Amino acid sequence: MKIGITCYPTYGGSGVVATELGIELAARGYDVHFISYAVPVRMSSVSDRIHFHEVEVMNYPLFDHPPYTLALATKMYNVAVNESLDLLHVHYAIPHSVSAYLARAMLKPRRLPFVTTLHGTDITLVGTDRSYLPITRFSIEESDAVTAISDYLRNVTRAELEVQKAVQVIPNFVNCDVFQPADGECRRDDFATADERILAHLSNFRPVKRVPDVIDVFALVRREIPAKLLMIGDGPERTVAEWLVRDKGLSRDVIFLGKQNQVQDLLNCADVLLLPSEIESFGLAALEGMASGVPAVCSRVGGLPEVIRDGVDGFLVTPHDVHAMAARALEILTDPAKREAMGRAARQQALDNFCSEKIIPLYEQLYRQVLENE
Ligand code: GMT
Repeated sequence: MKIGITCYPTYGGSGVVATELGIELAARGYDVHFISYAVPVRMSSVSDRIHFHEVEVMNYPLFDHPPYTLALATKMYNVAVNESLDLLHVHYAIPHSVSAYLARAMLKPRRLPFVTTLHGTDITLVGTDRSYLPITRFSIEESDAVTAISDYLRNVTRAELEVQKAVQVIPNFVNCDVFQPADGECRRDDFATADERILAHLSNFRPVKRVPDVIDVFALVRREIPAKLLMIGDGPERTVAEWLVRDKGLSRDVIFLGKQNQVQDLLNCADVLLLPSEIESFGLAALEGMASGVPAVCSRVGGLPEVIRDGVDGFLVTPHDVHAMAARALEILTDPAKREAMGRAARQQALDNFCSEKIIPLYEQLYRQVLENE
């Protein structure tokens, strides 16, 4: 089967999931064609089954806003013709599902079905903005199949967008062979001394992640125990986070690592992951930490309760409550037996429910259904 995958190629979770899906599908014998404006950041595997097609957007002084949606639709059409694609799978509704809709229409009478996977902010922020709502709803209804990455997101899509189309929940996944608990390979010594605990935060540093809360939580933890904080990622909130760190006199204890591709080598150095997001439809970073044997302390929002069992393999805390979050982090950090037990439970939760082997067949089955429906 030949599949065209479109995603944002940046460090956001939807691009990571789309890229890992493509890599997993290629390993199972599918031909995968990524179609986007840049090579997806996690597209590190080299395989003769993985291809990349760059969308170039022609600019012209008349275009205040270059029409990426149209350039993408044209590239989808061209790749479908030249590579005989069987279907398109787009990640993040806006604008990818609109482009796929156009490509499918252009290709008629040949059929080119498309699957749309909803990831979160495409619905919770963008889709519910009145200016985008009608076209988001339209492109979801027009998709040949729609998936959402959590029950929470499926319910929001139904309620807020009044979508009639069936939305299948296919949760996010992690490669449990790549994300593993540390086995002596971890670079822990690079960051901390033996008596220091390590906290980590991984995100795209957007306002929705509440990055300043991460610093506030760490400051409270640091008052009690020796510790280091690894800040993995980059984005608009980094400047304010750096300022807060300086203001609180924490510069020696907080390490900003920027965008990283091999996050598995960093996450398993940590004792706790902090994810104080305002909203999180799934929380891929929490899952990657869990597969690495690291319990997460997260906001009790969105799809996170579907991933983390509160008190078993992590903690769920009222959003904005940095004191509660620090107390939960300290509970783990000051009790080695608890840290060990929760880390083991977190790894088990990932193994039982979210490893590639469990989730990829759900996508394969969906593709077959979509093609059979033709
Ligand atoms: O987290 C972000 O802001 C990026 C966003 C994206 O679309 O890349 O992430 C969303 O998709 C991820 C992968 O499915 C989920 O793990 C995140 O929870 C979701 N983010 C939000 O809902 C805020």
